[in-house]
Amino acid sequence: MRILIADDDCTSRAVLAAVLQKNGFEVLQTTNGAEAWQLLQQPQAPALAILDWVMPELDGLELVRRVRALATDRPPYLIMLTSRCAKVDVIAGLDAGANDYLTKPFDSGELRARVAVGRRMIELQEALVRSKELLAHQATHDALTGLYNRRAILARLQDEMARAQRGAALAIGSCDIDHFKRINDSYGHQTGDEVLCGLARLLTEQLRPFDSLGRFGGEEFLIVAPIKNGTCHVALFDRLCRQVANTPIVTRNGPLALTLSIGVACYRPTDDLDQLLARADAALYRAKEQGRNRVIY
Ligand code: GH3
Ligand code: MG
Ligand code: MG
Ligand code: MG
Repeated sequence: MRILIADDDCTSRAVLAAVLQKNGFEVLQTTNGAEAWQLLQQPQAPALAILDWVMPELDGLELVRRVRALATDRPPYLIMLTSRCAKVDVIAGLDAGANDYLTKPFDSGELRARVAVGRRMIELQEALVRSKELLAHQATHDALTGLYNRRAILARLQDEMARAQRGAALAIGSCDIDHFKRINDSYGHQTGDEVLCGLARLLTEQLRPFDSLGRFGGEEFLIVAPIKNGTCHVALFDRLCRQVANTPIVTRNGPLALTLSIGVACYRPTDDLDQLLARADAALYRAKEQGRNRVIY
């Protein structure tokens, strides 16, 4: 763990750095609050900082206030270390947002123990952030394929529809594997799952960076394809359909050929979500009716 020391007094800094280094910490030093403020705003900022109060340019109290006003999931643990030892100062430091407050001259044993408290808090915070991130991922992604789930791809679609309302063009493609039931029936459900994952990878590779892909239902996928200047959604969906038909998916039962039917609908300014999806679905239905392995616009 890296620790930032901000103190304008070079003796204080040297003593503190020596104690921290002896305890196995990597130490970063600065002589003023402004520089500490710069460092603490960076993405790879130290997780713990020990701050003097009286410093030129920016004092420790104001620095603590500024750091606490930052919007971040991983706020640094801040210890004030100062010769200001009056009760009102301790209260002001903690109220400004410091996690801990120590006075100079400090006891090296106490400092080590208080830094250890800070480290435990940081580890706790990290575990919390990680589980929040994991939950957020699980809430928006399909567990089998790793694609956006139904809710998330619909949210993406709603965002793109809002953009389309301001003039951008937008197409969606409702994709359904042809005769997927036969794959399950012939090779088993696990192989069917492998086909779904393989197809998800194949489609992802074929899409452009600004397209979105989600698993809409069992063997049905939804593509949200903004039509940027100079791009063509017809070429995109035709290529996808051809590419899937020409690329057998590798499974435990060997490579399996499959085809997709795709129904495409273009956004109209009067559309709500359901109307746009219904047109794509109707086109998909026609693609199935007309013999599958095709795109209907
Ligand atoms: P069509 O060409 O008309 O779309 O025929 P189909 O067989 O693909 O369509 P149908 O709706 O009859 O069957 C879809 C099958 O997809 C049935 C269901 O068991 C299977 N399925 C849905 N979700 C999963 C899944 O997560 N894993 C596996 N292995 N199969 C799934
Ligand atoms: Mg000072
Ligand atoms: Mg289906
Ligand atoms: Mg199907």
